[in-house]
Amino acid sequence: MEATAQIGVTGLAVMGRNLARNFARHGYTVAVHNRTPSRTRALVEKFGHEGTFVPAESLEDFVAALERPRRLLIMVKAGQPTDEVIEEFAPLLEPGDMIIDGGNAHFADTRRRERALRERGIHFVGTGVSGGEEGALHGPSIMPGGSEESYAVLGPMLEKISAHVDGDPCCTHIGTDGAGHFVKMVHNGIEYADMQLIAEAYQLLREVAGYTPAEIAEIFRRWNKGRLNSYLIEITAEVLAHTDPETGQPFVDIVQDAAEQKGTGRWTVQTALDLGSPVTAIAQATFARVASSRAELRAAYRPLAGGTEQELRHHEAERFTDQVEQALYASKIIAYDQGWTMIRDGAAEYGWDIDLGAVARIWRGGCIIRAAFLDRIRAAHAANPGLVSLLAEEGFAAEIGDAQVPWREVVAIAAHRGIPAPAFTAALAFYDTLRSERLPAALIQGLRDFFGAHTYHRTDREGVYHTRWAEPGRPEIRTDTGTS
Ligand code: NBP
Repeated sequence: MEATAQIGVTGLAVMGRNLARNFARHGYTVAVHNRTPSRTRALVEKFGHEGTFVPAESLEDFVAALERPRRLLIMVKAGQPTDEVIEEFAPLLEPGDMIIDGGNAHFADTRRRERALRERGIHFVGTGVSGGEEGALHGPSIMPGGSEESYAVLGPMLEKISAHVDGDPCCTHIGTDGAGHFVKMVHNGIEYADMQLIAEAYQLLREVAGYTPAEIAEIFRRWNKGRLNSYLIEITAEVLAHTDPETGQPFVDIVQDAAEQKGTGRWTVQTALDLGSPVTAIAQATFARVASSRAELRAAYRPLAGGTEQELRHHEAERFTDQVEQALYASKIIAYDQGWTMIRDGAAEYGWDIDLGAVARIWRGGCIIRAAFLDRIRAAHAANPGLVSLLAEEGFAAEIGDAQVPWREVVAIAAHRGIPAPAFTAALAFYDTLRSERLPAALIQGLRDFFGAHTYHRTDREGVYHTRWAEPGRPEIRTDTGTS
């Protein structure tokens, strides 16, 4: 077989097939392969006219079809199948070749695979791909990790098939080894928070203001024209406006209220705990999904006393709607800020040089959290590359300052009415935690010292101290120098 393909895709379920088509539509010759050959044949039969495909049924033919250095994209089910496919192909490759994993791998697996393949001279490029099936075909947001050297060869191709916003590709080299999959994981964590915040806003508008799903769809449509403009707000309006053809009921009322989670939200929260990244809104969003699925706990709690119930008068409902918009926007700033903090923490821990502004840039299109707002984050980092928090930027600080009173009112109303708003509440608590001059963490340190001699630092001088709580007069000793 002649080596004519600039890229090969193995794993031709929805994602792989659509990425292969996307490459072909951009003029690349694409070798295609799947464990079960019928998928390969189906792709070429159905979409062969879209570009140049080289179908291969054997591993050897597939590899032989690739130009050197070979670029082999794996789009199989993440986990064990990825390791199996790597093991099948690696012996057929040569130093300098590239294996790209576009599946939803855990970044720690990507780091392990990259290390192992590097020893064999093969570049392993763990790549986050966001945008689902449609994005894969029409332009996803692409987050490649791996070596600089591999990006030099591969990057231009990935940039070409990615979404574009204002002429910029939604693809950049994120950092070495697992950086791409790490950033994709945080993207999904932010997506969880964003969706939970939207869902809470919907429920408050329905239960407090008394609006119907169709009326709330209109509110979201209006919000989508303003600063909340984003794909998720846009599709919220679509879903809320939909009626079930069978019953004529609002679609949201015929769907079971138990949200699923596939794992990336959980990975974000687990990793955040390891890194010490306080991603409280993301964590609450993940736990809210988990709690929604615990039918037996919900059955046990359901009869318990709740909040007050009374609908607002018309003008109050309108005012409340504006307050919810403010609360949603402020909470969203916090959730995104938490995500960016986590990326910074991950970069410091794993030695990645991640351009935080570029992350915002490549999420402006193609991915699920694409939003006008991301351009503001990009600009904030471009203006100040050392930006520690979005709230250190004047514009965001002013907006959250304007929003904080309505934000507090919305959280207070939710608490009064007994309506759960875990992500709004967590975001506000986070804001107040970090704003506080003094935190009760001082008391926690005291307690820890009391029961476990865990020691503490004083506010007024250097050193590490312990109070001998059981001794008369409770003398304090300095433990780092052994003096009293
Ligand atoms: P799936 O995750 O459903 O995987 C199906 C593919 O994996 C088929 O091609 C199947 O081959 C192949 N495969 C399996 Br399963 N085990 C294999 C093995 N041991 N050896 C070789 N091939 C094997 O496909 P998908 O939904 O297209 O997703 C592909 C990847 O993209 C996944 O990692 C997924 O997490 C990720 N993904 C991303 C997004 C996104 O928005 N970025 C969306 C959806 C999925 P067969 O045809 O022979 O069974």
